[in-house]
Amino acid sequence: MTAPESNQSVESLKDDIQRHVALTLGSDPFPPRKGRYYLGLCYSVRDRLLGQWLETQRSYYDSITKRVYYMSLEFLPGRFLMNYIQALGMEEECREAVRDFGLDLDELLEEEWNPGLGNGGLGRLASCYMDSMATCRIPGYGYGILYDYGIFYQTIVNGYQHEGADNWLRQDSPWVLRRGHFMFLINFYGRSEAYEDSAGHERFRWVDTESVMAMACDIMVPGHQNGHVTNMRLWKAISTRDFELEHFNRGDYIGAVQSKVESENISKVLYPNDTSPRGKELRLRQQYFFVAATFQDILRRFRKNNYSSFDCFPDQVAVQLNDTHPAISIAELMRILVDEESLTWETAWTICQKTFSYTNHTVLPEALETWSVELIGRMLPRHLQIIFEINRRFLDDVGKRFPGRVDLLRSLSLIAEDNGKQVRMAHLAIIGSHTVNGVAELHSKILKTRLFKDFDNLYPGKFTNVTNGITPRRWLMQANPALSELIGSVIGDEWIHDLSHLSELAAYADDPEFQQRWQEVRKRNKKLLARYVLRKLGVGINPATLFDMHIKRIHEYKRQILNVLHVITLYNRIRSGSVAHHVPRTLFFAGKAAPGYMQAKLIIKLINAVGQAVNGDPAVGNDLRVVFLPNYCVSQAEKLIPAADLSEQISTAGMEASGTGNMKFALNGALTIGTLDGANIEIREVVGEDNFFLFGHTEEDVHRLHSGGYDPVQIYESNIELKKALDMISTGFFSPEAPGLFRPIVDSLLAHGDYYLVLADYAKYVAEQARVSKCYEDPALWTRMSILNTANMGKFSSDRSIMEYARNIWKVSPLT
Ligand code: 7GP
Repeated sequence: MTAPESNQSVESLKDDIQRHVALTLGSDPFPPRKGRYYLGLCYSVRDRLLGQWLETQRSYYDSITKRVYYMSLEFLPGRFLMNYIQALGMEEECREAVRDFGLDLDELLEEEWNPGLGNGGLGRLASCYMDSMATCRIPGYGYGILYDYGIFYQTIVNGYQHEGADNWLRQDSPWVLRRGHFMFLINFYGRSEAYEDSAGHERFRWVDTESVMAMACDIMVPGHQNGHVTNMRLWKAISTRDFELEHFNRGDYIGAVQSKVESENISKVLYPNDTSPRGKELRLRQQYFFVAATFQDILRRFRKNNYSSFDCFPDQVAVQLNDTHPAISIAELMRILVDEESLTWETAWTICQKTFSYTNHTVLPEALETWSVELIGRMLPRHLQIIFEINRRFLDDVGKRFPGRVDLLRSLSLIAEDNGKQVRMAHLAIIGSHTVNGVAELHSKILKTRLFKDFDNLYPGKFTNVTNGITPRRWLMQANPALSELIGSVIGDEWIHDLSHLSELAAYADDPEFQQRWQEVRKRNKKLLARYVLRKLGVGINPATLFDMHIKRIHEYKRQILNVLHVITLYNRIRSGSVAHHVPRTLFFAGKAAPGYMQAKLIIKLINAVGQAVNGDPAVGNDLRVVFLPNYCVSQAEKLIPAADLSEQISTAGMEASGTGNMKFALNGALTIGTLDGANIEIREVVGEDNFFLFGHTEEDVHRLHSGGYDPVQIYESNIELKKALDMISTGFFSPEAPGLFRPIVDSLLAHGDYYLVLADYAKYVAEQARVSKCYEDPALWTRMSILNTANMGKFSSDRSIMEYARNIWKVSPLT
């Protein structure tokens, strides 16, 4: 008698796990140990995916199809193991197999380290898009850098952020496939040399360069149960032989090793600033390194198809620039086409413009990248020449169309002159691309009407919007199995592939039985989180309280301070007994501050100090708790979000380009308190005004207040509760050991003009929070609102975003 198929597959999986423990890891499989068996399972799952991956890559070649190159200096994929298991549809099998060894799958999953190859929203978006490209069968690849050290590991010591090294590759990752045979030479420095070609034309070549090798390292990104596996190719810097030899020949052994180490530094570490790039030489090296390697790979594939001319390049290749970090690509492609392929400038430029598209992710002025002319000229001399030539032709053209408009030439030029000569990378990206998009409707509008207004006038139709999205596989199915199961039990599982099906849930919003099941799931998730917090922090929290979460990078524009002022206000009300009845709340904060951003780091300290005061005050009891969870990352978000009642999306209007955390919360049934900013606006539109807690000044108000007349001090003087909260911060109530510690925070709000308009929004925010509490006291109402949030989130699937990019920008179709 043959065993049933599932038994067979469980048995063969078990064999594979043990085989890998013994033969891949060289470990004794007995007794089964968690760490070893985790790796054994990883390799066994990986084996099952590799065939599909090879098949997918082959199908690209066979169908000679146009492919998308998603170029991003950051990716935040989160843990892979469960993602692969679910993509392969083998969760039950895996559970059973490891159970037979006396192990628990959920515990094994916790063994995996998060690849922190990104800072925040931009990197996580790239990973959601990879997931959707695979699931929607869009032919393409992700390209980036395999950093040895990802975003720093955050610990909180005495309330302060400490940064530790995130050596995620210390033990080889089972997910990274190193491709020693895909190595490209990358040049830097040297000079551009003019020469005459055989036809007597003046041409240029880049000579006397220093070089480094880029080695391809691949990570598979599977589609959901569709056999399609997309490749994410991350480059690692490897020193070149010549480089070493030069020193060896001089008998300088240590020098040889040192120069090897120095050249490999390129892929050593991710820059940990989310929105304010520093003009560091190493960062520009990283950008060019990954651009040059990626273009050699693109051209290798293009040539494989034996095209007679480069004219059809844009029919084969679409390159998406994820912000300006890869924008030097435009000069690089021009260099290849003009210098190496001998195309005319005009032909090359046409090809460029048809190939590139650019996504902007922020309007914060300090985040718009510029590189000094001096630095580019030294590191990439030929590219600087090309940039000057692009600019010359561009300004010529503008000058002809708008004679006498010197102001216009100055505002559009690729070169800014006010602060020493700087190359504006966004301008390069705009003029070198056929399409530029923002990431939510409001943000795209701001690009057109404010930030890049003159460009929009110049190129009508070039600017467009693609509202961000999130993958429902990771952010609902994987992160919230209990809710997924409940949803599946009433509307089936089609939402996994087509999130618009969630709308069928709306019919159950008032159904008492469904409401009860919904509440039970949410309670269970909150209990799980409470257990996690107890384990991590040793702090007990009560799952019956309202879970209020503010989790994202720490930045003044995201206004964690506004939230803290509300917490202090609640605290004061509780202490003074001025509220007859208070709805107990637990506040969750999590997020990293850029290591050099002092104000953000002080905000972390303040949150922790307020937490200490509140949590330790017997007068407060269980009514208010504040926790700061260290080392926010994708896995932590997956634990927090399914347990949230309230999602804080309270940025100054106009400043958060989109947000994607806002979508993850609403999808999981949390209600949002938010401003009219980024994608909040569109979320509110679909979930309905009644199911959203709105407050605060609009983007236009903000613009007006910034133009003059805003007086935060007057607001401070006239609002008793606000004044009290600020005075407590500034006089050392939360820092008795150093009373002046938090002065810089209060100064930014009072003495320095409160640029982020915290005080302007305080009263409305506190009032809306009171409405939150009131609604929470009515479980039937709250649950209805929660269900309707989930039910209406179909639009925010990254599948929808990716299909918009594919149709409107990349002009590629899904493989059949
Ligand atoms: C972020 C934006 O701040 C966020 O609003 C948006 O949802 C996300 O990109 C994805 O579009 N920006 C960054 O993470 C960032 O690093 C600087 O921007 C270039």
